[in-house]
Amino acid sequence: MSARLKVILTRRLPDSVETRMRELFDAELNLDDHAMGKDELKAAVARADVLVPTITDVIDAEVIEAAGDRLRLIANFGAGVDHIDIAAAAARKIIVSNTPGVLAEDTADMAMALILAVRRRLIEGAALMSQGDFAGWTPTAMLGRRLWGSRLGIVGMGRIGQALARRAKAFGMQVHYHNRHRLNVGLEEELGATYWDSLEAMLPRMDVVSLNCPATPETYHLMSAERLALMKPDAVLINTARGEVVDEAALVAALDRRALAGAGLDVYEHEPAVNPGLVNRPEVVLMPHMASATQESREDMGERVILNIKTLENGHRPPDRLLPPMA
Ligand code: 8YV
Repeated sequence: MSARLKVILTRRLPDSVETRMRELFDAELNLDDHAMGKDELKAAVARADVLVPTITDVIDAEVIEAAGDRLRLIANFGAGVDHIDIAAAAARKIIVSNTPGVLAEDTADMAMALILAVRRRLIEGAALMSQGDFAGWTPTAMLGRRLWGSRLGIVGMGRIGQALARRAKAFGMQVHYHNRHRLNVGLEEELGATYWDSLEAMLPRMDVVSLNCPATPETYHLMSAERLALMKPDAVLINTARGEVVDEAALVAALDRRALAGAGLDVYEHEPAVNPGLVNRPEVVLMPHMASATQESREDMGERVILNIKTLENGHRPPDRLLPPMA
């Protein structure tokens, strides 16, 4: 029998995933779950056949340069791969894979929860109760905005965007979307979604804008000061994608001058740092990057990672292999 693959996990994964990894591979775990620094990552890629990183690991060209000849796969635990230099990996013939699909429903739940939380002032209401400040019902207290009949603009209509569209439709929202490619007519009909070729044309018409696109050089600061200014003053922005898609300083400035009614954010431009201008504002709901944080999602992500490694081990192309951006 040939030697087992040396698989290095950069963070703790669910017990069941780690156990399976140890059954199948020569798996090296990160038992105290510290975030690895650059030197530790370089040492890991130097001796591994497969690296299993997460969003907290910056796998840049320098780290990939340090890879040993045996490194064949970087099997990311997560869907977004903006922390990995896929082109540098491809140049060294190292495959990069991710875990698409398995976290779409949970992420869409979080986007929907943020829409509800911001539009119906859920966190404000809960805070009022926990402070013992409920003085009784009044006709004008804690008024939010109705979801039913309001317009949701989804930016990025992949699996997560589509899962959000299904939820929003059930809440009676009118679903609109902007995407690089238009969906086929059947899917558009099923989702009840209206396509906008131009993001600039869509933004001024929406009550809620939800970001569901990946972070790429093209989507960096997609929500710039100029595009934020196109939104209606009573509209809100929801971000469960990546912080870099929004110019966070411009978002704070828009909220400050009430050019935007609120925001619901799960991700931050300089994560884990949060722009102080976003904190402690009643109209802003902040979450600690937990959209995919369910036991089921984490286990499914682990299984997807294992599938990619096993497929490579069996001499086939990992199903979630990512291609480098076109030069
Ligand atoms: C993951 C995410 O938890 O998968 C993604 O892209 O943003 C998160 O939900 C994280 O990336 C794990 O690496």
